Amino acid sequence: MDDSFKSSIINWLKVHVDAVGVAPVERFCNAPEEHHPSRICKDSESVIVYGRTIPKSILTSPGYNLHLLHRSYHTVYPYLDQLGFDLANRIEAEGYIAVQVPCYAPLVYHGSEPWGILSLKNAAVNAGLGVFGLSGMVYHPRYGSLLRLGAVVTSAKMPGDPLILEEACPPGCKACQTACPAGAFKDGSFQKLACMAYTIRHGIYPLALKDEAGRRHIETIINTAGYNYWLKCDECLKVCPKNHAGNQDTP
Ligand code: B12
Repeated sequence: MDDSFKSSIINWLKVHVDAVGVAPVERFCNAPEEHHPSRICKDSESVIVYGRTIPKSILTSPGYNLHLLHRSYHTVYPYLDQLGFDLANRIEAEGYIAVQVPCYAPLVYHGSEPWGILSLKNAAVNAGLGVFGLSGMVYHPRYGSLLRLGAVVTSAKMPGDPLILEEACPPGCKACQTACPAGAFKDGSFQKLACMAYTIRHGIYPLALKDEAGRRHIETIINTAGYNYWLKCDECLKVCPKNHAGNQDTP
């Protein structure tokens, strides 16, 4: 395939997002089977990944930081989901298969761990949008860890974008780990369940998940009633020097 199809897709997307890149499916050869693009899209060849930044100013709001963060997530995720939906339809109209990856729910439970349908962080790294940092999040050279990610997997073959090779974090920086009130970095690496228990709140969880019978239905509860969850913590975002206003490493 020539590059013109990719260019037409990227040019359309660029108007709506802050960063975009393409990862050929070969870059996912070490992904777990459940997180392989071929699991979401038949004949998958490329993963188109895009990100929209949440406004930095939210992090410095003196009184309403978490209220604003909550609203920003529940604004940006439906926005990116809608974009994925439109993009998948555009690609299908050209005769290819295309499936959008949900930005958040539905989640799939693997034991006690919730997984996204595709790992958007790994997809973003493979598409050249950023690199993993100490916090476990993906850092873009300009937007730090504030990009919220979406993707479409397609059977259209497209050239990949170059990977970012530089380190995500400033040398020696451990600001996110030191600030974490959930103790999610106690053993050095990120403990997602510790973060989740501290951070994700929902009015219905204490009732719905209080006994074994409820917990057996956790996937249904989280994917329906739990969708509009509340975030009680964003310390790793707030203390990160990469997320501060004025970080303009890349145009
Ligand atoms: C469940 C979830 C959580 C859980 C668990 C987090 C986790 N690390 O898994 C909790 C509630 C803790 C959480 C917290 C947050 N989250 Co969250 N979360 C998700 C969600 C919905 C699924 C992630 C998942 O599947 N986890 C399961 C594990 C097993 O998967 P994984 O670590 O991604 O991938 C593993 C394997 O599958 C494998 N793998 C997968 N694919 C591939 C491919 C290759 C090539 C290879 C080699 C390996 C590989 O490698 C990994 C290591 O085992 C994603 C959206 C999505 N679909 O990706 C958002 C997502 C990761 N979250 C996001 C955000 C913003 C947050 C918070 C900042 C929210 C907040 N408080 O404000 C915090 C950050 C905490 C932190 N320091 O990381 C963003 C991250 C954006 C970014 N720039 O990095 C995402 C991508 C949502 C989005 N659409 O933008 N989150």
